[in-house]
Formats: sequence, C-alpha cells, structure tokens
Amino acid sequence: MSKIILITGASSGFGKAIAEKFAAGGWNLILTARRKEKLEAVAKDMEKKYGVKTLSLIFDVQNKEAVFQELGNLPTAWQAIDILVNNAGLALGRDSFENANLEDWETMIDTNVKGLLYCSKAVLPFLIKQQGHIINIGSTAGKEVYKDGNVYCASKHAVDAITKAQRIDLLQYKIKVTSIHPGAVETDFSLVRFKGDAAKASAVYAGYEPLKAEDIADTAWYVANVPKHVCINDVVMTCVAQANSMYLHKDA
Ligand code: NDP
Ligand code: 8X3
Repeated sequence: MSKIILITGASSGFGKAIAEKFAAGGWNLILTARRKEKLEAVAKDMEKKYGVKTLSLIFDVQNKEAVFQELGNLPTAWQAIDILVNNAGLALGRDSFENANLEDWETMIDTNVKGLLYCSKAVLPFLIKQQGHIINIGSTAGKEVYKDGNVYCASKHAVDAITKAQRIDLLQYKIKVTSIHPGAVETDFSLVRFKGDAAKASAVYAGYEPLKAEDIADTAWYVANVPKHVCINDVVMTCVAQANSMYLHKDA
C-alpha cells in the first residue's frame, strides 16, 4: 500500500514542490491550503502526472476549530499518515519594531506558530499509530534574528524550539521529528511579505542565484528516506551566495 504524506500550504512554493517530489515517488497526498482553486489544480496535476491519490482540504491553519474538524476527522483510508510537513506560513512586512503592524504580528504568530501546533496536535493520534515523521519548515530566520525581521524571526525561532520539544516528547512513540531551515528561496514568499509589491519582492532575489522550491523538496525527500533507525534532526540550507540571515553576497 502507498505511503501518505500530509503537506500544509501545498497551493504554491515549497508545499507544491514537495507534493510533486513525493507524488513522483508514488506517495499519496493530503494537501491543504486556503486557496481552493490553486490547491485543487495542484492535486489534479499530481493525479494526472503520477497516478497517485490525493485529498484536498481547504482551511486556514489559524482557525483551531477548522483544523481539528478537517484533520481530526480524516476519512479512515487517509488516517495512516506517514509524514506531516508543517509548511504553511508567511512573513508580513519588514519593518522596524516601532513601526511594525500589530495585525501582521498576530497573523504571523497565529499562522507560523499556532497553526503548526494545531496541525501537529490534530494528526498526532494518526502519527503515533503509524510511527510517523514530522517535518517542520523553519528558516534561517529561526537561527539568527535580522534587522526588521522581529516577529517573523521570533515565529521561526518558535518553530525551532517546538521541533526540539516534539522530538523529546515524542521519543516514546518512535516518531521522527526534523526541521528544515532554508535561507532565501524564490517563491511567492516575498510577494506575500511585501503585500503584492512585485518590484520589492523581485529585488530580494536580484544579483545572486537563490534556492528553488525544488531544492527544499529534494531535502524533504532525503530526510524522509533515510533508514528507519536514523532521524535527521536539523537541516540549515542556503544558496552558495548566502552564509546565514545576515550575510548574502550579491554581484554588483
Ligand atoms: P508561498 O507563499 O509560496 O507558500 C506559502 C503556503 O502557505 C501557501 O500554500 C499558502 O496557501 C500557505 N498558507 C499561508 N498562510 C496560510 C494559512 N493561514 N492557512 C493555510 N495555509 C496557509 O511561500 P513558501 O513556499 O516560500 O513558504 C513556505 C514556508 O517556508 C513558510 O513557512 C515560510 O515561512 C518558509 N520559508 C520560506 C523561505 C523563502 O525564502 N521562500 C525561506 C525559509 C522558510 P494559501 O495562501 O492558499 O492558504
Ligand atoms: C525566509 C527567509 O531571509 O526572508 O524565511 O527570513 S528570510
């Protein structure tokens, strides 16, 4: 029987690339996001290209009731989840502490931190049965704080801490817990961060070759396919132009 991966935030970027990587490997997919049309297009494409089964669930990870309703009551055939990828997340704004918008802060905390907690908790009974694997998508922003990154960085530091806590608390169930912390990757991330300002978003990736969503998918595939007794705890990955959150070399 095919394995099952549940990927949050699968309508674009890393989530979509991870869906394709695992579908190509024959895995069935549970895909979640808020944008129904985009998510269902990804699901259809995966079914058509790779002949895998998909289940698309439309909800906002910030909505506790919706998360538990959708993930806590999965159809029986979809409950045997082998991997949960907590990927749904975003940055909003890049402003100094005194200028930053409170609603942006709340949305980042509610999505990146509380959403990840709700999704993990909702599917934990299934993961325990399956001796499954949780892969949390952090960021280099979760390793070092950078100027004007305040609450986005804090939310990703929380992802790092939650990953460590899950690994400790879930040892008894033989659940693997891995975090992947990428540096700059060209996706819709900056477009969302800068609220649709395409010029500002593309400037983030100018003058160097950033990572691609497929690089993150390859890493997720790697950490998911090591031998049963091995758990990759923590992966920090950047493009060659980047050393960490602070040091990025752009060609003139
Ligand atoms: P994208 O904007 O392309 O993808 C974000 C995904 O998250 C979308 O599928 C979006 O779906 C989903 N999402 C966002 N908010 C919610 C919500 N409230 N409820 C449900 N789904 C939600 O960006 P990336 O692929 O780049 O980002 C994926 C993850 O990677 C994020 O956690 C981000 O912080 C992290 N990251 C990104 C880096 C980068 O440079 N790109 C580097 C390091 C980490 P929808 O809008 O349809 O709900
Ligand atoms: C996304 C990468 O550098 O914008 O997490 O924080 S960065």
